[in-house]
Amino acid sequence: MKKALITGVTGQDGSYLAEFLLEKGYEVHGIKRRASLFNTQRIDHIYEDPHTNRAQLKLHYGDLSDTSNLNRIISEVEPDEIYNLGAQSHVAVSFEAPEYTADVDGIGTLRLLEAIRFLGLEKRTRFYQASTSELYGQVQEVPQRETTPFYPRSPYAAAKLYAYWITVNYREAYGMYACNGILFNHESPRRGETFVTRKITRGLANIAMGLETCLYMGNIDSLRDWGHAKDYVRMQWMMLQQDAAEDFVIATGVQYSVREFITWSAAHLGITLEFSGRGVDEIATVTAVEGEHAPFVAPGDVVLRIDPRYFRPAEVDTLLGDPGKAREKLGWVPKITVQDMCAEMVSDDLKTAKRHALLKAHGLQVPVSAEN
Ligand code: NDP
Ligand code: GDR
Repeated sequence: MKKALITGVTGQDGSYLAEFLLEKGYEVHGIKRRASLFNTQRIDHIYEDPHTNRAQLKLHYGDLSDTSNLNRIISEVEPDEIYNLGAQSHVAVSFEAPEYTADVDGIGTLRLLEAIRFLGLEKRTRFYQASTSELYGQVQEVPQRETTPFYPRSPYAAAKLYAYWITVNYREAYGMYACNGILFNHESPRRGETFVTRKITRGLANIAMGLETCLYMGNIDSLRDWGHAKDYVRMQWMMLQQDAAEDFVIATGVQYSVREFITWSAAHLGITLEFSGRGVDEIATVTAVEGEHAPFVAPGDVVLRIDPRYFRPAEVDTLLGDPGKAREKLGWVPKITVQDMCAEMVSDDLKTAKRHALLKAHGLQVPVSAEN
């Protein structure tokens, strides 16, 4: 039985990858952080009580900033494959916590690679690094492919640039099977609530059910190449099953604006929007409501405004990937379209909003988050 170790197992990708590897018969080890509240919601459904002896998902407390902890876990597990998905992954937050982001996203990667080498596992353990389209930042070529020069535009991207190159360096210097998946944005109903797609689907679902009245957004002209996380974790595994380690761009090759994603999400709720005004004065007004999904919304409601708080000190305006190498060499093609993914996310968030609306109707407290 193969053993995999996933950092970031409690995150969006980590949870889908853990499911995928368990289905393939792997023994899956995951590193989770100690938190004052439960933080394993995304993997609770695949977790089995270790006392049953059937459990194939094993969790270890740890942190990418803690060298001795990583050394110990890797030495105990001796994994065949390590997937380094753990990161402070929010671009906007990286401007507020740049040093922490550099430590975890940049040096954290070095800590894992050094642990593999120090423990003499460099011929046994294959290493996947979660690299990102944010490396392209201010884009130097359209579409972006494996050979496109990088130009990071945030502390997050600068940290991931170090992680990218140190992964290449350990491959070249020590003959390790180490590779980068340069993944473009990928989403799902498990996406963190403050990333743009989820903020939109959750916010509009809450508005539809009368739990919120307005969504406050940043740069809605931004263009992204969005795929589904399920399709992308499959590719992470495929990258570690080749004869030789190579880096791959993973993308759909199609690009849309944040404004388009807002329009689709509203349409799934039966809401038609009209955008008016420019820059920070832009608003979205409801022009029609059809069906029964949005009982608390009426024509004339302003459901979206721009808040400059969500603008970034340096923005990545446009990203569009070329997945040609992944398609030709590995036969990978995404199965889920961005429109289907949007529908899935809206429908999931609407279910939650309906549950919360029911609580509210019975005078019970509805969970409100300080995060946005
Ligand atoms: P998430 O933010 O959903 O998950 C990040 C994971 O990293 C969580 O499990 C989090 O733990 C964990 N983590 C954060 N800080 C630390 C730390 N100091 N030590 C150990 N673990 C830590 O990200 P995604 O699942 O979306 O992304 C997975 C990886 O892929 C990340 O590295 C991200 O940067 C990268 N990436 C993501 C893309 C995307 O579009 N989703 C695109 C390209 C790259 P906790 O749950 O406790 O917060
Ligand atoms: P990104 O994702 O920065 O591309 O990084 P995010 O969804 O946060 O932003 C995408 C674009 O939308 C614009 N935007 C807003 N973004 C957020 N979060 N909130 C808003 O209110 C808002 N309004 C407009 C942003 O400015 C941006 O242009 C994600 C992360 O998963 C990274 O870890 C990963 O490496 C990259 O995708 C590829």
